[in-house]
Amino acid sequence: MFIRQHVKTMAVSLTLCLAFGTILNAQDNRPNVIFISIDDLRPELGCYEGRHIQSPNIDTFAKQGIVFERAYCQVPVCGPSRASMLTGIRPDKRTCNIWDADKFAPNAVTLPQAFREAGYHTISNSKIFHGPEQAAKRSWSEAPTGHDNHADFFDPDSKNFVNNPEHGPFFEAPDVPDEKYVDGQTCAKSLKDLGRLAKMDKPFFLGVGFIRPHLPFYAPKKYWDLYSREDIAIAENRFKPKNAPDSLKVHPEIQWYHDRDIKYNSLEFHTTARHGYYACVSYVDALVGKILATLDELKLRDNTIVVIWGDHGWHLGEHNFWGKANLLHNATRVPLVISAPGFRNEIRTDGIVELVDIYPTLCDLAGIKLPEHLDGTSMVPLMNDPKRQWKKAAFTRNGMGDNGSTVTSGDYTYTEYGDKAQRMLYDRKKDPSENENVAEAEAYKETVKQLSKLLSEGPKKAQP
Ligand SMILES: [Ca+2]
Repeated sequence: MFIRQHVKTMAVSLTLCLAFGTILNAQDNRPNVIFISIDDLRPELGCYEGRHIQSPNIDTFAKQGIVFERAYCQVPVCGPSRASMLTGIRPDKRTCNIWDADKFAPNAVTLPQAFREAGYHTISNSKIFHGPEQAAKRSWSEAPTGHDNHADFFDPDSKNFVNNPEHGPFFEAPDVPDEKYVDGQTCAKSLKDLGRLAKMDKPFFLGVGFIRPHLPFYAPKKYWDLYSREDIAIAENRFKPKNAPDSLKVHPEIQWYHDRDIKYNSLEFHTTARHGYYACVSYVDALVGKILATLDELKLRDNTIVVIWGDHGWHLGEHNFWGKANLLHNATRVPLVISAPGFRNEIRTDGIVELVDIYPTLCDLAGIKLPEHLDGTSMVPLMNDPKRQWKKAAFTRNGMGDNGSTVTSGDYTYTEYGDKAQRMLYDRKKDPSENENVAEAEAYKETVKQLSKLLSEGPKKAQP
């Protein structure tokens, strides 16, 4: 197609320039990449089904690109999800518990590294890799900025609610400017970087990692004020799914923080915690807006690929769960929106995609040769034809010790734990909230058989 040919032509001209020593002032017009990771963000956005959420900037952006309605993570936990997506490798039984990209896949060429080696200037601001891995060091042209201050609190009252020196209250709403918290600083640094990158004679890959709405729910007061507490609807299904196996749990992270004397899972807790998550989403949305506005001001937008993605889903009180790290749909489905040169109109697709597909897609869009080790599939054919037949299924493993693995296909999510003694099947057409596990029901015997086969055959058999 035109864009890719254009990119290839540019790459060829650049090579010719290099070959003939006429590099002076040669323009490398390959597209830039802005890679915006939003930690623990489920598709709780206006551009998905979240009419109650104030996310005007991402919603506007979604009208200028491709919204993937059915995108799934490979592991519903930060570290292994990022290790998988950034190395382009699916987790197996062992690696789904590994948080560090070096141990996950030693020496694998990472996504930003592939861009760096292709001549891009690559920068990481805050949480792109989970930690300061060696892989992170070789991926970036400049030393990446850290992200260890998840939990700095600024409301003087918060000091009265500390469980231990590391964990303050689970929320606070001080009247402070955006830049007081780390995400505001990440945004400010990224805006400065953009000014600098715009003047470079080579394309860039800028990773911007926002840590909210990850716990704790700390956001400036003005974002809390976008919502009135009495209008916040809480989850209707505040119970474990019927016939759920013992293995189905949720990560207890929210209970590490002080509850500010609000009883866990009381009605007040449900409303307050949702309010906190919503405020954090709106805070990050405002920061995303600043980045997109700066891209426009610098006239970079037309030649820049922008990817906005979440590393896994989250439960907002459904099943009385607050958190991630299980294999229900709320924990495995993620937001994913991409705009790219040639793809600037609103397109929505129901094709099943996975985070592991982002790496080959970005390389494809930028005309970079795909490293051979990649497990994912470039989504460009789906972007060109959003209604076409695509992957049969997505595959997710839980990285928090229960060794469950899930296949999401059609209207079903099907999970097997360990030795298959425990399993879950949800018929999402009849039961979109996943309130009843029907894996052992006679009527679903054949469906379970087919999905179990699909799960054991694995992703290669589910390719488009
Ligand atoms: Ca995360």
